[in-house]
Amino acid sequence: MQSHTVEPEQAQARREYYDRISQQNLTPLWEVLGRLVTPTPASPAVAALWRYAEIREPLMEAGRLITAAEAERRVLVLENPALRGRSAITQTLYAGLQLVLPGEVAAAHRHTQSALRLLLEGDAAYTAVDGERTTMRRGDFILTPSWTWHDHGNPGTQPAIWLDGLDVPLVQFLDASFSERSSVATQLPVRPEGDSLKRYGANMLPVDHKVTGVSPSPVFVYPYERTRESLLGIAQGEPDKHLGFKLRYVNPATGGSPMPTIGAYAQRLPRGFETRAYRCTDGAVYVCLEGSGHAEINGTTHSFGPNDIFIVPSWNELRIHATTDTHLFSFSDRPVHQALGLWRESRE
Ligand code: GTQ
Repeated sequence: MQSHTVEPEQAQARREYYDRISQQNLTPLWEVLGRLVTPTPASPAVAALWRYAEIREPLMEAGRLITAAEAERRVLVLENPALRGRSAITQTLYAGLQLVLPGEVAAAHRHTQSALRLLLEGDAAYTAVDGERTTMRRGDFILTPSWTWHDHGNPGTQPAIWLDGLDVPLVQFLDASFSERSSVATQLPVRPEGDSLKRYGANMLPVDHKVTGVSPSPVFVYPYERTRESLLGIAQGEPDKHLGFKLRYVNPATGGSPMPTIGAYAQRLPRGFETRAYRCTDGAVYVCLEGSGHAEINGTTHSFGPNDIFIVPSWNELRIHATTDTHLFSFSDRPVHQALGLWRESRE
């Protein structure tokens, strides 16, 4: 609303009018327009950082209080400090830390929410997706696309801890949640481990592979070993001023994002490198896989080291300073913005 002078009588008449029409579930646009149609994104989410060293112990404590079987998924949800109670790390994304202790399984289920895992600790746990198991190593990026059956297990001797990333708030917003539990806790393998990576993840596709409709990636794992090799291999060149050496994970059959609602990225920042100020409309969750540094988000500095997790909400100004050679994994809702023609970035 433009600022006009309003006589007290007029103001009173308006308030009475608003109250009266409110009974008919009506409200005057001119009182809210400025908050609805903002000149630039005004996310209610705020930047935040979780230090792994500080959240690991509470997660292990959950391991002593509840079994994976009882919890179905033993996860501590990372809630945006400004969105408490909504299980949301940004307006569209969910993130949590999942613990599976040696010998435990998390039973098979499926849901319309798309999910990713980023393994932080342990080296023997697996995720099975539609009958194919993948053993997860640190830094591995694993998918469980919408409506695929998935279960987890840890046949090793050490606790397994990974970051879960899902589009829970987005699917909730769209009222599109469906889920079901499988009649079996652990899926019987129908293909050998590594099968999908061999078929789809070697710059080749089965000769008759067809892409139909909204296709999630046919590979379920992007091993960190490979990602790391790529990041090191390209780091001889000139880094992008705003992004350093940044790659996006792709669906090898389409070139699109691994899942329709979630994009994922890996980035190397050489020691001493400082990115220039950058904004984009997608809100992102970052995980430090190697190295350390500081993320300056809308003017506030957050220092990070291995396994620390931080969020950069939509249109927040980001500058990252790498103290040592640093590798960051991140995921965001960028594919949704792009599909809807809403994605923008700004580079200073
Ligand atoms: O592992 O399937 O953090 O269904 C939230 C919902 C993990 C999972 C979460 C899930 C899962």
